Amino acid sequence: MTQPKTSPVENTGGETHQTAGGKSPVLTTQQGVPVSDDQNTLRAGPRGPALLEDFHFREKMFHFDHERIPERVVHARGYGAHGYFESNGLLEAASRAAVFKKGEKTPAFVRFSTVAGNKGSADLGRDVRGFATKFYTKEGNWDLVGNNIPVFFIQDPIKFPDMVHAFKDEPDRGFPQAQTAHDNAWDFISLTPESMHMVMWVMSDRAIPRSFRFMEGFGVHTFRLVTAEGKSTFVKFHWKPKLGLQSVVWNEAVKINGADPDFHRRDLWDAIEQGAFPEWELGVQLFDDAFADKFAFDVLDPTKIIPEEEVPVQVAGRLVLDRNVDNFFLETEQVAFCTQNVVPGIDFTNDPLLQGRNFSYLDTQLKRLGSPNFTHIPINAPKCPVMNFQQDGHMAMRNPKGRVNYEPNSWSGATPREEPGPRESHAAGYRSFPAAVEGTKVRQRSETFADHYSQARQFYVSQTDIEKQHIQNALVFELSKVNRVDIRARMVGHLLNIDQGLADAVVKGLRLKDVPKPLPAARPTRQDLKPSDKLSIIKNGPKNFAGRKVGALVTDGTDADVLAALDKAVKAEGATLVLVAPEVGGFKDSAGASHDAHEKLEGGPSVLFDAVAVIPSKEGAALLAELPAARDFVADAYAHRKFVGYSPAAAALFEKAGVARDEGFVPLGKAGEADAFIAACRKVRFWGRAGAER
Ligand code: HDE
Repeated sequence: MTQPKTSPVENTGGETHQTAGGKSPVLTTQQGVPVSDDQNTLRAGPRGPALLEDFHFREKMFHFDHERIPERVVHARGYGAHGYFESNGLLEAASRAAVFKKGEKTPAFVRFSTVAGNKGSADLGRDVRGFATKFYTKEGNWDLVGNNIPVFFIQDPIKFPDMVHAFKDEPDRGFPQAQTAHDNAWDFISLTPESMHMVMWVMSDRAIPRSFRFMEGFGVHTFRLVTAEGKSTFVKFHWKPKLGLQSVVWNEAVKINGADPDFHRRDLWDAIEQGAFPEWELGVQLFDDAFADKFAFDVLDPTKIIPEEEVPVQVAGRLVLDRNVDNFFLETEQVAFCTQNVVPGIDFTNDPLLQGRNFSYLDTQLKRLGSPNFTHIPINAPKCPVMNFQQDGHMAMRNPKGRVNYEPNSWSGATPREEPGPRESHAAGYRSFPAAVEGTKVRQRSETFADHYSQARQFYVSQTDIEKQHIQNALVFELSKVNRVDIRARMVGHLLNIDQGLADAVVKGLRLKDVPKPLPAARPTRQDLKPSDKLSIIKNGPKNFAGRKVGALVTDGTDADVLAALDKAVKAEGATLVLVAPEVGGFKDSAGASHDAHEKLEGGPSVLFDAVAVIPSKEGAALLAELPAARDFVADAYAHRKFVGYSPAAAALFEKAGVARDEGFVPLGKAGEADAFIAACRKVRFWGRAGAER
């Protein structure tokens, strides 16, 4: 009997079924029995009934019937990749954690996600993005389970199930999917004043990122770093993308969801496949008790940030994602993040939300993965020795060897022992920071958590005018989808406590007839908090156009020199040129050379690109002018304030599409113009194109 030759694949625990060329392996059952016929079930005669003894069919169908595991109750839709974290040593003085030693390179796995949508929902819903990182350190796994927004909707974990119920699809009808633009979500929000700061972030373009590669990440809670001597420093964690911040605009997001619902996951996959490895700096805000005491808000309140102007972000290392998963299910679906996964040198604070999360994540993994042995799955298994007396349970892969499975024991030999240490060659075991704890049992929110509007206002006033307008538009859009007028009005009652101009714009946008009074506030809104530039996306945009995509609309007869110059300029910037033609089979340029197209026009709308070049031949432009998809291509690029490179012949198409050229249009033809076009693209959007979106 021949066994198929398979080689184990690192990290997945899976086996490859493809051999590079050569002989195909033999198909077998799960028991390893070679299969002779995988096309027909075993029957009593060709037209007879199926036979129960068909073990191959029975096993195959049994396994298929059980392929699904429950999707995550939140953050169901996600995408992951492998990489590493490299420490620059900044935190050596503040933490004993091995992961922070200078030059230490720690393997990592990151899963990005949306929150509200189900597993099969589209990537560009208006939503918070999860940014969860598992560091496989030498002293165990550290999970930093963060988001791309530094604050949260609620202050107490007991409200999390209510919040999630209200945000997700409504229970009677099972929709809407992957969005908060419905009555239940805004009913809950408008009855939860503490969510106002987060609402400002979620209504901003932060909630429609261009891709995972262009967004920040935040640990949200205040954590502790602890030295070997037991000294503690408070820390807030940040991820800063090397490529700068970038978001799409709402109308674009809506269209991307139709054109490519996998826009974000495809972007990450492609970037890694092309060797353009996404990178983030790990930033930290470090502070002590004295700062915490004098800071205007409670550092344990997860609805508050510490402005970077007050405590600067220092860089502690970099995260690089350099390897795609081998198998989505084994890795991205089965990865189990737990906030309570910390390592010696990193500890919790009393942030109530963090404490609640520390309960929830372990619990949820048991439900999802079905066994307390989920840590045996390769993606979750630490890459350092694991030694204890835990045993058995469903799907056990690893039980202690030998006779001893308890402690204390008096058997001689090497059985695992505690390490209060340090011992030679062993660091001391995990010790919780001995924070003094005292209190009366109460169900009570701290008074220091009571200011719900001041930082919401600070966020809003820190935005550029265009970003303020996007927040107004988002609120008008979402509240227009809310049927109950009293909920719309209640929300305006909150906005009046944040900013009069914002409230006025939303009232106007909704045509709200009875304008409410500001809602009673537990604390008056502070007007003295200084605007923070770091809160704006536009003020923290890219420094170049690297990692972005130019979509070039081409036809037969496209000028060969223009195309070559564009290709060169795009490549020199580290960006990608995507050729969009009427037929995917390609086109012939003016010199008679044939090119394959990357996309057929209808499959490559301009919303998929950061900038466009419209470079048809004269005949090609006349043909494009008659195609709705071509007119949409330029009209959308215009409305989304993209930079447009163009050849003179494109004028016919622009005219038919009703697009007037402005300074965001850069001619392509003469020497150097392709470079000028890319130089313009570095600003990503031509915001000067006022009113284009309307
Ligand atoms: Fe989560 N959250 N969460 N969350 N969360 C989950 O765990 C929970 C919160 C975050 O890619 C669940 O494995 C509670 C804040 C991310 O696999 C669950 C509370 C932040 C992910 C859970 C919060 C997050 C989750 C669902 C309030 C940002 C996806 C599936 C007390 C700092 C991780 C799972 C991945 C996932 C509970 C609030 C981030 C149910 C109870 C705040 C990125 O355990």
